[in-house]
Amino acid sequence: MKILPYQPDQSGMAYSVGTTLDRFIKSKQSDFPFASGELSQLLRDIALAAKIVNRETNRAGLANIGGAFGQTNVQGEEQQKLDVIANIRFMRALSKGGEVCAIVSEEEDSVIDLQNGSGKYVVAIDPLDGSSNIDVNISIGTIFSIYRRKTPVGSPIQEEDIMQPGKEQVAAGYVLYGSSTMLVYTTGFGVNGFTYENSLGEFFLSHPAIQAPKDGKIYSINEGSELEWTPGVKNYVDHCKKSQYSARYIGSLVADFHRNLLKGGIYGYPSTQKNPNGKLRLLYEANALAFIAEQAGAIATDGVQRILDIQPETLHQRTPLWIGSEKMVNEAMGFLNKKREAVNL
Ligand code: FBP
Repeated sequence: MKILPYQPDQSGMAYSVGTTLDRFIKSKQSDFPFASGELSQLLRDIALAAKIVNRETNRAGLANIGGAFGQTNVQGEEQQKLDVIANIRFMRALSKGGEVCAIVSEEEDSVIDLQNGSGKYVVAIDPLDGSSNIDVNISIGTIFSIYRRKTPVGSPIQEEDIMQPGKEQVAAGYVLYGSSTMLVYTTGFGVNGFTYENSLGEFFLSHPAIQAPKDGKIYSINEGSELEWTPGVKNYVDHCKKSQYSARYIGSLVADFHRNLLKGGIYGYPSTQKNPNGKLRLLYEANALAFIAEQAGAIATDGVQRILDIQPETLHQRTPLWIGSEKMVNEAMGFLNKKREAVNL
């Protein structure tokens, strides 16, 4: 019986489809000396729910799942049907997986206790970000943060398990449902992006080791709020115009952040008279993107301090957010805090 060592095909007859998310997660498990595979499984659960939500968003117009759901969430925002569907899909996947003990969701007033005696992870999630763009076929997203619980596994969920600063995240990521669907995440060892191949139902590694350009020429801010800006914000945006930066604002945080992460740019949602603490939520919007930004060599601040250092006080607390290329965010901080040192990592 002849035994030959495997020789990878050189004919080029069948191009390699690349590295699946599953394989990548498995290969990276060794980054964690005490890995037990639970975090890997949790990431797979999120990817599964993302595939289902991707299918729902793609066919929303056909499946009568567009439009308002007819209820408001704890933020007082009108829930879209897809907000509710995405929330159900992620909740179900996370509860079925068995690794998660509690969930914080934009669509849930309270912490959801999964009553799972063996779950050691807490997930904070914005099931569908960019709700105002759902019905008009513009890119939307999902944002997630993962923490290890602080109290013993199996014991009742405590405040300290939930109210953890962003720097305690063990993983974070987002899904972008756009011209293609991508999942981008970090476990603290760099940032990797995966593109969804519909025909195979798999995410494939398409953007390995993402590094944000240190500088850029794109600024993303809702200029409709200009009259409510502080002089510092106004001066910075004027500076962007004088510097002939391009204004790009999709109105979906994930989409604006993703573009700026790859091309270089800054996204700002400052505090305004209408939103003195800004609009975006710390636990399930700002923290995840701040972790990814820093892992990709970019910066995230509330204008005064590093987003990841903020100690959360309430579940749905908001924060001003300036996030993007290091030089641009430092430049913006120079305008915002004329008298203070720019934020340096
Ligand atoms: P949700 O859609 O999840 O509530 O997220 C908030 C958000 O839609 C961000 O995606 C976006 O960047 C921002 O609000 C847009 O706010 P505004 O319309 O005030 O500019």
